[in-house]
Amino acid sequence: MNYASTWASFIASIASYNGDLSSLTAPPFILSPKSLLEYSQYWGTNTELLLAPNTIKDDDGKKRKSSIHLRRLLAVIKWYLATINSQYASRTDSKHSEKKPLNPFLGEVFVAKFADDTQDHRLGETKLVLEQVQHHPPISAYAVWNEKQNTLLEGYSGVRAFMSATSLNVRQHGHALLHYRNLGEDYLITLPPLHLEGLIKGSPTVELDQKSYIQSSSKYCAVFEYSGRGYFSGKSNSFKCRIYRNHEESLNKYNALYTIFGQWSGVCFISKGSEADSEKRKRFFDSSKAVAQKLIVKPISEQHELESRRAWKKVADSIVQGDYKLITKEKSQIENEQRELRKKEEAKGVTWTRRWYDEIDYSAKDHTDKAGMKLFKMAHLSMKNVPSGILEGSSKEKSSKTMKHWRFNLEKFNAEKDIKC
Ligand code: CLR
Repeated sequence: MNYASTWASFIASIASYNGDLSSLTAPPFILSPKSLLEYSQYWGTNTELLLAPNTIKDDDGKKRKSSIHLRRLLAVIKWYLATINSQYASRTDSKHSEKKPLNPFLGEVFVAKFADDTQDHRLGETKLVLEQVQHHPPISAYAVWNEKQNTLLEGYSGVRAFMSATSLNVRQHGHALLHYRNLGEDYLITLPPLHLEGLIKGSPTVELDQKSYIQSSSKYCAVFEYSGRGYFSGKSNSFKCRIYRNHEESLNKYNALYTIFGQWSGVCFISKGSEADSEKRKRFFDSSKAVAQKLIVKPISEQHELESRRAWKKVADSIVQGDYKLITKEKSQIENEQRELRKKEEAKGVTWTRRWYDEIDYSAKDHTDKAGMKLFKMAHLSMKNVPSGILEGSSKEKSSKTMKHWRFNLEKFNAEKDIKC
């Protein structure tokens, strides 16, 4: 079969697809040799921007009207724009085409460091700690930790996909929490829905949809609205972000202090008030020029057997070779091993121990994440296990009873003996 007809039959087969990514059998040329777990590394790629709010400490000797908290939120937004560009756009190859990642197994880990190549080493060491904390449905937990600057980004993401007539729609469960501990400031970041464009053409790319939120512990908040080609501006990857003093004011867009608008994968502008004012706008940021820190990963020979690139090596090699039989053989071997492990656990009445993450139950009185919970309450976001960014009291909330969320456990990570960054 040639490329076009293989693709056409694949597209036909996904039309009846049910939401479980692992059950989707894609032709080899659309398979990525990377595990989906690795996709969370891009939370840390723009390290300098992530750490930048730490340097906003006083009025820099100048008289400034805006509060220090607002200026920090603006710095967080710059980083956020850079990271979503890294996560959803610039990560892909030259053809900008998405591929189907490998389905991570329970307990799979990926650890690395972001290089500090600044001359004065002002950034310090930044560690990346990823762990697959659930297999079905899949959940990847992530942490980006800089000890020198006492800054931690932690979160988790669980992808649920639904096929429509022409595209694949994805909702994410989870969120990120960003802690600037030296500043005593925290941020809650929700994960936007997305869909794949260009599926029929055979070159899928990500477009973000609907809304996402950034809530600061200083009460300031930002509401992002995403749109694709031909909606706000006729350009792909368009967004508008309105900044408010607090959640209550955000209920009416005319309360917006600023509006940031443009492309999250390129240039964007800022203007005062609630509208995108193209006459009084100032240039705000260009994601495509943001510095990406190099990721340093140990050679596979030094990796633990649970580390992504070592565990998937044979599968990845066969994908690169395009050998479909070998791909299936190597994949089944991992899947069978996993099935055996689960059976043994069940027989013993035990469950797999998560290495560096704890599942915190927000409905328990004595849970240990009061700071995170406070942000949810400030933003009036649902704390239940619903898709990210669902507001409190929404009809979607009713279907969920639990309030469990994955949090990074630094003590456990520091005590780790076998797997080092
Ligand atoms: C994973 C979590 C990251 C951000 C991110 C970026 C790209 C997304 C990925 C997440 C989930 C899997 C994804 C991918 C783009 C394409 C891929 C939706 C959300 C799908 C599974 C590819 C399917 C391809 C076939 C239909 C051809 O922080």
